[in-house]
Amino acid sequence: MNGTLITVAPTGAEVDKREVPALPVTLEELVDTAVRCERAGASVVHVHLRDDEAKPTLDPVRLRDAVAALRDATDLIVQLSTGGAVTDPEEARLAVLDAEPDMASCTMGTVNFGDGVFMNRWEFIVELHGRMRELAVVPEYELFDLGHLASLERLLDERGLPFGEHVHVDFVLGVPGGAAGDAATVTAFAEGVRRYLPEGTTFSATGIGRTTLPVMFASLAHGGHLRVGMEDTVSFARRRPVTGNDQLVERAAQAAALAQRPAITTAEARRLLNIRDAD
Ligand code: KMH
Ligand code: ZN
Repeated sequence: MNGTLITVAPTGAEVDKREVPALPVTLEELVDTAVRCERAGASVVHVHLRDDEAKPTLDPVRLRDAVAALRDATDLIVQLSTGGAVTDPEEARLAVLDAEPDMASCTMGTVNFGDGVFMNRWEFIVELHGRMRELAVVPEYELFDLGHLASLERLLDERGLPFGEHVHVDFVLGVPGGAAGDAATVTAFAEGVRRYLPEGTTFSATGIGRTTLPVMFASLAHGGHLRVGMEDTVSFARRRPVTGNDQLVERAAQAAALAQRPAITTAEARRLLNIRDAD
């Protein structure tokens, strides 16, 4: 497939709604932004939820409601975050899978994360990978550092391929504490995918903050896919706050079209990632 898969990460766990009023935090705002992003070219939505005070939550009822509401209003592939916030305990992160999403994130190692630590013990990763296989949830393996590639090679070697047998990874670059968000780093990760991961592995990339554009262009240059969204950047350009997630998806779709790899549809994305029939 020659087109570009665009994932939108509309909310995340870190951005403060009081500082960024355009951040979608209610279910209504999440669904509204998802509908707009699908129209703009997204095919996957990476979901973190907030509570009534706009704080990150892994509440199981809210998660189920969000999956149902997104399926109702869009054809997007619903990918729940099992990363949550750095303060979330492992049991709550594992329980995210009970909401039966199409996909879920699975971070391949521990990484410093600003002033915090994003903990991902080996045994926890193994458990997440196994539970996703049992529940027919397709993982997106999140790589914050080059060592995470080696961990994924080990995981697939020791524990087998994920549900659907297609491997898809996402480079999350430019996190303070993780790998840098620049073209040379994207090249190193893309080379690592080719060298260490199964043939046919696909990758997307996202750059945090001002690294968003170099990472986007480098990923396209390497035949990679894109993730954008207000989880990762809230500034569209110098002194221009993002007005909405669809603005970032629209720009990603334009870049993909310029690269002659236009955004793929949700149906194409389901085939690419081997998502189970949602029915
Ligand atoms: N919020 C970060 C600590 C994921 O969604 O899986 C973790 C994160 C990764 O965003
Ligand atoms: Zn996330």
